Amino acid sequence: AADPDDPSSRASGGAVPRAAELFGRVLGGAPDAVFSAPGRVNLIGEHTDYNQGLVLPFAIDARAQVAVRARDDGRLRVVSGQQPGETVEVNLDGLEPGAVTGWAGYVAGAAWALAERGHRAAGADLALDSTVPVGAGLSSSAAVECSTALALATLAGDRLAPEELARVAQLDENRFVGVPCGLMDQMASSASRAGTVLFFDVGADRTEHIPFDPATAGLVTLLVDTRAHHSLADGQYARRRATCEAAAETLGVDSLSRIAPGELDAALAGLGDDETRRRVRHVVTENERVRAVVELLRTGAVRDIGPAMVASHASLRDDFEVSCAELDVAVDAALAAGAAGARMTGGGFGGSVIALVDRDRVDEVGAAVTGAFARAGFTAPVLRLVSPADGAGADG
Ligand code: GAF
Repeated sequence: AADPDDPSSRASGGAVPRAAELFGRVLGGAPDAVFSAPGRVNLIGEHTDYNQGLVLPFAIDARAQVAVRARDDGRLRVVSGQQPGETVEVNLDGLEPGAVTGWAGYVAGAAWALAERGHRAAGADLALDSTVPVGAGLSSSAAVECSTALALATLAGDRLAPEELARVAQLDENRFVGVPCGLMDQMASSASRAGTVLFFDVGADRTEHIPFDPATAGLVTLLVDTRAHHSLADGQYARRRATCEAAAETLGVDSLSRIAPGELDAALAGLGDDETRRRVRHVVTENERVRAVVELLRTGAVRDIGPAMVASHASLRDDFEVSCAELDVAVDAALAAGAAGARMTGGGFGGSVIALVDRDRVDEVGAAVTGAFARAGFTAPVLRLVSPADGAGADG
């Protein structure tokens, strides 16, 4: 079970990325510099980012790290600790989406997206090593995008503000990799600060770092990686997004986040089908829950955010329909064992649950979740404690 005093039970499983060592071993010589960017969890505010709404993620201490050295021939040469034996070479001249697929697409896409947004991106040797688990809903891709974009930009002499770095990384994911995600994950990876959650109002283009220290209330944040990944997820994400955008158009607003809570009933009455009404209700009520959680955190009332987390999960399960059996079992078991709050985090259809748990109950809650998974016949979950870490930056 997760032990709050044991660093090896934390998000990275105690592992430290070793990009410089990989660089020397596989590419030869020493890198010019090393950068890294973290994975994230989202405390609350799910499927609101692409509706111009509110999110509250924080970076975790699992990171993608990249060691980089300039080349003067306009090419990228890329290796990864997670893809042993493979070296991918890319010519940056005339690079277009579709030219590089698979894991190296995230890296090549960072160079492409930098150029696309008017920054410089020159050739480089890159060695990538990540401790962010893939497929756990912890934004392993945003971590790779942000770390490589930061590395390539810095190498070319550009200093990108955190938000611009996030937008480059999102462009990489949207257009080069081809996933229609919002901006939350890349902002969390780029702009997070240790000890805080990132309150990001996407529509207003405003961020604020809100102190988040569960320990002062005797609490820890327990992450349950369900190890489930339901492959329908990708198409479903795009469908949810399309439904929201169509509903906004029907209602004559530029995004669903324009609808105030007091206007929700009238908005719902203006929509033709029940499914769309439930999707809209989720977005509008989720924005309200983020607001409420931010106000509670401002007063230090960490424990009191539990009910909003539970309501968020119910809304994602029943109205937005992006949960799954593994996520529901994890949330229910954690709450039944005394967690102050629990909810799925990230896009859904698998991935992870975040639970707010009394420090002295963490073993009990962990055992309850693991037991419930065994009884349901699910693969055993991975439990970790997480706390807010710093966003992208230079290492050493
Ligand atoms: C995924 C996406 F990448 C984010 O942009 C966000 O929409 C999230 O799902 C749901 O809140 O992580």
